[in-house]
Amino acid sequence: MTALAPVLMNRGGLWIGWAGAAAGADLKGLLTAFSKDAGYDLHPVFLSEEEIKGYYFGFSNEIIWPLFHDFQSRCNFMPQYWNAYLNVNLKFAEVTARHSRDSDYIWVHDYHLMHLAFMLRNMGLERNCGFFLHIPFPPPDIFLKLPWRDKIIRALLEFDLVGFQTMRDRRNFVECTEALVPEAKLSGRGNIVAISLKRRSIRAGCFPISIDFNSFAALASSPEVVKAAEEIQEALRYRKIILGVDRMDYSKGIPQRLQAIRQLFVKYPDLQEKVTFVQIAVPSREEIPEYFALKNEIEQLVGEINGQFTRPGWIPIHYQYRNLPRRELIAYYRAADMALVTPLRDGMNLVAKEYCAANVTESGVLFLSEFAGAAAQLQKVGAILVNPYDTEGTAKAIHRAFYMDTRERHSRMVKLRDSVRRNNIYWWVDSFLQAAFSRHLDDFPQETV
Ligand code: ADQ
Repeated sequence: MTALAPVLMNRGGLWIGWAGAAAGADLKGLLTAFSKDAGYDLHPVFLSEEEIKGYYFGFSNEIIWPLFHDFQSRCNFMPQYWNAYLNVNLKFAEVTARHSRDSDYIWVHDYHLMHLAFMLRNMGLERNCGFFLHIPFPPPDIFLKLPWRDKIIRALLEFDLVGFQTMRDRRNFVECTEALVPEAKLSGRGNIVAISLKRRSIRAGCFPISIDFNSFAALASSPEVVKAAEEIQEALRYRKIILGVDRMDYSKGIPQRLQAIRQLFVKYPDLQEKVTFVQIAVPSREEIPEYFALKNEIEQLVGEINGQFTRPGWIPIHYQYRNLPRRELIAYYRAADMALVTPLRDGMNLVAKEYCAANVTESGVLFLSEFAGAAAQLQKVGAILVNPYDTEGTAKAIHRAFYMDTRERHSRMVKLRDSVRRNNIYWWVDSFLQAAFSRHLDDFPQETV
């Protein structure tokens, strides 16, 4: 939830979340110190090892995550995961009830807590509740496969506002509602629509999340980052740098991206020894066997490709499996001539926006997957769209960009940065909250392209 920290810092509030550790961990001192510095309070919810297994790794990350990202064959529809999910949602609702007043606005984030408003209502509490889904919402032919589809869609309808990353996600949600909740009536057009149910009406809207543009741009211009970026370029002998940055997740399309890099060197030998691909992967959900297998697959591919093409003084792929401090990450963004952001499916993808913000020299090229939510915004303003499954097409696009003239690169990046600068994280929060509180459906700011 890196996107939300600057917002809370700016506005204050109370963040209720899983402590990230099993029950019993002593976090009290840590939290007090954190709140003093951060300007907002944190309240931990503790989960037992068993709850973490069933609710987090199980229901959230072995059912909802793969299904909503269109990887049905990776789903593990274990019935016991469902009970764990409900129990933990109830636990969160109880903590929320204890730590909030009637007048507070409750803003729930992501697929782990889709039942929260339902639980609060069952407890007899009438709180104004909004929900934002950070991942895609699937179309009916996928969503209807979910054994608990009716309960989940009806639980989502207990929120007063349901927000999605793209219009496509919002449309999918509306279509699933129409398929499963016959009494629901839709009205309105544009970014926000109203869904009327028997006793109440809710809103559903599209709010593409973003980043704190100014903070990324300022850090990218700091002497420390400028120096670190130069050191990276020097270490890679001033060859063109293509960068990939992702959480290690099968939705991010890292193996396909590596295949595209292999294609690049096979089909376009003129780029051998001229470009270096840097892939930075942050460890994620390592307890799930699929994630462990993915890491092995990636490491094997990197080994194969490097084995095939490495020459004295040139290693084609530099692979790092670690969490980078923010400054170092921004130095890589700044140093990179191209960013290859090619998820197979992604709610938004903040790496694409962070790269643009950090590209203060306005000379970089952004390749973006058609299947990232960010494509809906950024294809209109200079990103080069690629189909991540089309490894030859991706290689061809990279080859073309290598020889693209400086003016075109510059004009694309200027437009991209302009768009991310305007539609930043603060714009996102304002548009969500305005949709939550405005009287009329069209009383809120539209995105500016
Ligand atoms: P994620 O799937 O985590 O988020 P993304 O939007 O790309 O995906 O955000 C990843 C974040 O992790 C970025 O802020 C990036 O800087 C950071 N990061 C990645 N690799 C890193 C590394 N090696 N070291 C340090 N930091 C690293 C979910 C959805 C997305 C949606 C976001 C926000 O899956 O689609 O964009 O939420 O809504």
